[in-house]
Amino acid sequence: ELRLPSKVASQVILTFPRSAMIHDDLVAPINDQITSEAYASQLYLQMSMWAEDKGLPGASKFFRGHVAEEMDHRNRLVDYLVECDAPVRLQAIPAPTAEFESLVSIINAAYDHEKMVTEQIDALASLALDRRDFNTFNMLQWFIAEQREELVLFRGIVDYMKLAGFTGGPGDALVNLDTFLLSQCHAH
Ligand code: OFO
Repeated sequence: ELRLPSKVASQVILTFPRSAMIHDDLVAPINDQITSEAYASQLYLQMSMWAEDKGLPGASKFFRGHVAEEMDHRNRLVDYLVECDAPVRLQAIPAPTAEFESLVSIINAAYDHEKMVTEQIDALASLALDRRDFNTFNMLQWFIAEQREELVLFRGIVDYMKLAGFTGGPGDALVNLDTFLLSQCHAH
């Protein structure tokens, strides 16, 4: 089940002929995950726009990079369903919030979001194993590794933020953090 700001119910109509490559029970959750990845892309674009508005080029570029990454995650799932000859049914993507207090709150929100996506991927992997759907389980290995990378990346930024003594207001620590984010653009 997705936990997005406004819950999106899976609208997959399972009238498609059964695929030999994916267990039926995985088709709707993977369609939900397609929406979740698209939502992450929207969220990071909104965060990038917030940073742009505040004159923070490092943060803006960092989050902008994640926009394309999340679209890649979405496309991987779409391609997998196509490969399995299973239905793709796109859903409405909830609007992300555009109101953020500071760069601290954005970084923390992004880290929390990645933790949530990690739980979603883990739940998918656990369902795939339970249904002995080894194709899907194998496909999800890439996402498991990707989520580990995402968590390491964001935890590193949170740690740096604490180290730099940045609490949210303007000043040297903010400039320092923005420069650090710029340095993380190619780290992933
Ligand atoms: Fe940020 O990894 Fe996909 O959602």
